[in-house]
Amino acid sequence: MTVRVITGQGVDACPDGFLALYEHSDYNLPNGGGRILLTDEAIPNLKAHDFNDQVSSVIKKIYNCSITLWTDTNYQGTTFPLQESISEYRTMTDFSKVDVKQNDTISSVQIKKW
Ligand SMILES: [Ca+2]
Repeated sequence: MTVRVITGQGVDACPDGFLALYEHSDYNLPNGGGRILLTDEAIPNLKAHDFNDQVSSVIKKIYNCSITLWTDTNYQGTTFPLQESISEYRTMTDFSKVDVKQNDTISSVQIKKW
């Protein structure tokens, strides 16, 4: 069980078995890099990792679990459920709620192992 923040860019910055939250859209690529939070466990409050309201793109290389991003701490607010079959979210509008601007709003990450 690990949470760590690195700097980097691109899909390959996310190791197998982890969820990667990028501070910029397009996996930090247009910005020439940036902060990436890697986790394989739930995070009830992203402030603990200095990553509150910063997520702009997501890579999922963690399997056999359901993952939901929330706009408030402790798994409350607006939900962004990740689809089992989709591993790349280039921007926050790649989630199902395309009518809602939710860039830089995620505050908690729920990971439930099956
Ligand atoms: Ca928030």
